[in-house]
Amino acid sequence: MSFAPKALLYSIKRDRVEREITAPPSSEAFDNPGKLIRTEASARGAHFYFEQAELEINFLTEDFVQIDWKPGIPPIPYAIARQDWPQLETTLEETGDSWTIASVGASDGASTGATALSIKVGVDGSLRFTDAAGQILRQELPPQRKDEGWIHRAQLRPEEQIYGLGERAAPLNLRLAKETTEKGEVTDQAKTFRMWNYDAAGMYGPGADPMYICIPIYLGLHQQGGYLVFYENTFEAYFKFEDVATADFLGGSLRYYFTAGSPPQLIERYTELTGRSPLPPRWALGYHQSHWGYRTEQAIREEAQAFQARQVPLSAIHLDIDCQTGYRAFTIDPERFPKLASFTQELDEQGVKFIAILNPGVKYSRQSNLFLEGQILEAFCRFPNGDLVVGPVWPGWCVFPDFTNPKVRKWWGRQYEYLLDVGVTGFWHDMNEPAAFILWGDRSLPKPTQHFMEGRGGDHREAHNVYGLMQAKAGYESLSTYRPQQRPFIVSRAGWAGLQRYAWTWTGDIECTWAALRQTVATVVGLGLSGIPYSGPDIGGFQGNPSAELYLRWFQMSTFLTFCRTHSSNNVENRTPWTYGEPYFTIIRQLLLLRYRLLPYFYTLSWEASQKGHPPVRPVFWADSTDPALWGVDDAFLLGEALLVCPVFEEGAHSRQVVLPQGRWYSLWDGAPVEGPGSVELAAPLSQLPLLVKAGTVLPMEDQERQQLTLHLYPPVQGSSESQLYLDAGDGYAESRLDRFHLQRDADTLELHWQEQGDYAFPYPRIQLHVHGVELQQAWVDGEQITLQEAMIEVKKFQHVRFTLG
Ligand code: MIG
Repeated sequence: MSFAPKALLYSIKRDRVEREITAPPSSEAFDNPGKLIRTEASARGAHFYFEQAELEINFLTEDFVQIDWKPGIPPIPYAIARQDWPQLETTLEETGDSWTIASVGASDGASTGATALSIKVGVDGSLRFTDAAGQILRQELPPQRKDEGWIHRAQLRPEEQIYGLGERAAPLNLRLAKETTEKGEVTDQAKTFRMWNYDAAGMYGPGADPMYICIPIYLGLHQQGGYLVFYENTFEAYFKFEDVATADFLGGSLRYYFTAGSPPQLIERYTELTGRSPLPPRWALGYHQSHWGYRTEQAIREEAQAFQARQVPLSAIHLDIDCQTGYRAFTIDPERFPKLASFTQELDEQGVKFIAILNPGVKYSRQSNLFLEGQILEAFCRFPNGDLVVGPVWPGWCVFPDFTNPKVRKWWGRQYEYLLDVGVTGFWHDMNEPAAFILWGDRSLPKPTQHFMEGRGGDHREAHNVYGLMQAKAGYESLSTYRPQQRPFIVSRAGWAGLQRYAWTWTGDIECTWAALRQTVATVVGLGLSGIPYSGPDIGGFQGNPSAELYLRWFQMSTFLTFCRTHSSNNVENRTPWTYGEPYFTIIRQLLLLRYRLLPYFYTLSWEASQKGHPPVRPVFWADSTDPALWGVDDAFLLGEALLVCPVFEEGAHSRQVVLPQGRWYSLWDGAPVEGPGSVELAAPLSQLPLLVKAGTVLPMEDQERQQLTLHLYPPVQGSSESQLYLDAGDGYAESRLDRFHLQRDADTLELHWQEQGDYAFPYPRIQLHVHGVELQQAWVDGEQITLQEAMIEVKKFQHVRFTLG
């Protein structure tokens, strides 16, 4: 079936309504706010009244500030998870031709009387941010008003790096991104990044812009320190980073947030504002298998059995639109899935979860119950004249639920219920930018499309970027309501600031090339720095058939990303860990076994993400943001604090160059140490990517079958270090425990102290300790000497272990 005629009609109609109905922007404009007329101190900061604009500065904490320029439509707080902030003290002072507003105090709230963050407000409306140490972090030019939007500029330093903006197919340091010509030639023009969630339909490669998740947040890092800026504005916008950073918003007010500190502190603050990811069910950190093309119950049964037969671990299978009736949301074809409830049960007994796709578009047909229900509720988006907005997607002509209406979210949420009852575990939200089929122009709804916007009203220009976010909210709340004992699992293609509260994401329809594989590191790390900790690519790429080597290298990288899923398009071969035969299969299987052994570590990182917002997958500079040599590294990443993962992006490579953060790092494969900072060439045979463990780590691994926990000890060079292990039942909301392992290395001893906390019973009857990188002589467990088996001892729960070193 060809969608071309519908796509043609739709493209014409979209252009026509956009021409006819879009009200011409009220052309307000000023090049600067004018003169400062009046200043007033307020409870959390101050108000500044300029001739043409108003500026309100509110400190949320001593190092976190909200800045509001008016006029403009104030945002609906879609991004915001926290509204109440503790009392704090600020000062306002006139300083010559400017005012200085500052917070007072230390991060624990105890007032030290010292200035924490200060902002100098120029009488022309320029802003200068200085941290507690007196370092100038950012200088903003007076903002400009253009039509209904704002242009905001800030100076960038020559060495300054910029990261973030949500999901981007660009270098990690966005300042390195260049415009490409139509023909794909790279120019020396700085890239303009668009804020407009976009279906990169078919496939995309490095340089594509925009993509599915656009978030107006960025981090800046330079010699004086780091800062983060988040614009709470959902309108379409254009960002560019040259000698100045420019943010050009086509609507809304200019409200943004600023915080200063190290990268971990920045993300902690940002996610305090926009929310953190709840702890996922533990199985979600396992391996997921997917293909657009599994059509029947039997096909999926055979796929799951093939994993079992080959002893390849599998945690979930994803069902694409082929499992539906006429590609309709919330359907699963009863003829092709005749016994769904018992089938999901059968899968569940094998430890395999069933994940079902759904698209937001609802088939525009009186034969569709979902459509009739939605019509009664007035759930669908309309044009200003009251006509339904109808666009072509997979089911044919579709209408689009207005997720900015709480009543619609609730109705939509009810639809998941029967699928939960038949044992569907999680949901995969696709096409929710929202996407429609077109022949040219924008792939989404016409801009005049009306939205409820929580009652305030608005149109698609404002609602577009939060459409997927609000669908995810509907889904998340549904799963937690109807299945309260289990943690929700939703993967969403589109989203905005705050998506982390509801869903994971994947990086969409990436092309099947080595360049795309390399791109994925920057994309995933950039998402993490934008607050979204759970993401990963289609392993092997979406469109096309990767070579065996490309699939293997892609797998090798994804083994260490949070979302580990093979997925591929309907017109390429189904791809599984064994598709390419030997030696690839054995290597991939070993990687998966390693990942499953590392689940206690992954899970602990998930718990940390839920507490602090720190993404498990981090830029290498997270280890030491004062080392400029690390700032631009985007061919490697950290998995938590302990692991430095260096994927291979070159066909036929046997080694690769690795930039090391300071300190000692041990090879996970053979314990060989290397010393940072600096750069080293490390072996990378097909079976191994360079994988380094930071000195001082206690790395937990589990053997589920033997119910055994192995603690791998990587001694610090000297002194002490601490590692954590979080444990609970793996799903639900019952007790948990946190084990802290304290390593202390002196001249000739290595000691390990274990402190436990929490009510969840320690689940491993047996523990092995493996010590790496040093030679052991003797070992004592809680004061009693025990026999060493080379670098290993086997013990039960203990408080204190002491090794003497050779
Ligand atoms: O128009 O459901 O990104 O993962 O396999 C394509 C079919 C729709 C796009 C998703 C892809 C999925 C595909 N979908």
